[in-house]
Amino acid sequence: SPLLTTACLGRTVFSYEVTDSTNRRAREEADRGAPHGSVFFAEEQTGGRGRLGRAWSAPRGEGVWMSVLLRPKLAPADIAQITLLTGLAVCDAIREVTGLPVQIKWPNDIVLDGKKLVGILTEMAAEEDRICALVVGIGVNVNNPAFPEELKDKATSLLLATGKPVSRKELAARILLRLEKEYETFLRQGANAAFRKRYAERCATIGSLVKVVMGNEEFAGTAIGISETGALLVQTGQGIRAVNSGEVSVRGM
Ligand code: BT5
Repeated sequence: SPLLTTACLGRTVFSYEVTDSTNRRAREEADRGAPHGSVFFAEEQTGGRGRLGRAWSAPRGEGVWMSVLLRPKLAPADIAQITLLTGLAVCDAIREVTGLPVQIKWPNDIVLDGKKLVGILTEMAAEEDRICALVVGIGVNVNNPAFPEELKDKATSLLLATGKPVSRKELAARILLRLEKEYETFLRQGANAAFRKRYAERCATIGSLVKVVMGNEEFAGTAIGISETGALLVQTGQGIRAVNSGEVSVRGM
């Protein structure tokens, strides 16, 4: 597409009219040697996935349902950061295209008025201690005119929020450009203070009261920022706790 101005992301594209999950296609093609920066688009997903085996609703023609294949030379511990920088890239791209004041809900949702607009699913294939392929799945509700009963109260789309259709191609191109820039900056500088500050400015969780459930332990506090490793820092009565995304559920209070 002439809209795409990236150097690398989306230079190889796989497009599907219907597929079960673009994350699944990306992992398969990764095994067959697809290059770094390959992007997988579907018009419709019949088995879209969220975290922990949850389902992602991805009806025909209504959203940007895509996965990006990265082959970074990073340690598995850095993956949390890739999810965070993807969230920031998607958040800023949506703001740029629509002007809507969308925000990040740590670690991987983009929300508007408390409703979910975007889900991000990062999956890896690790080989010993080095990652050989990382698949970043991004689902953006763009022109969904409505949602199924079970999602009505918790999901929204750009069409519902702005009252007019939004170009999925333009949005996807903007997301990929911002993602490429965030990714390159991260490889050069890590999640430095400037990144953490930009993330915090976009993150609705930071500054809020949260309840954290970690296995059978539970505590409450105020989210005050993210650490250099991408953990959420929570100020509690007993001091600051660092919370990693894999092991917790964090709820606003
Ligand atoms: C996520 O999981 O939010 C990650 C979703 C990633 C989807 C993309 S689409 C392209 C790529 N290919 C895939 O197969 N997946 C990725 P999680 O945080 O577990 O949230 C899942 C929950 O969000 C579900 O249990 C529902 O409650 C809700 N949900 C499902 N579909 C939704 C939608 N379209 N909009 C808003 N919420 C939704």
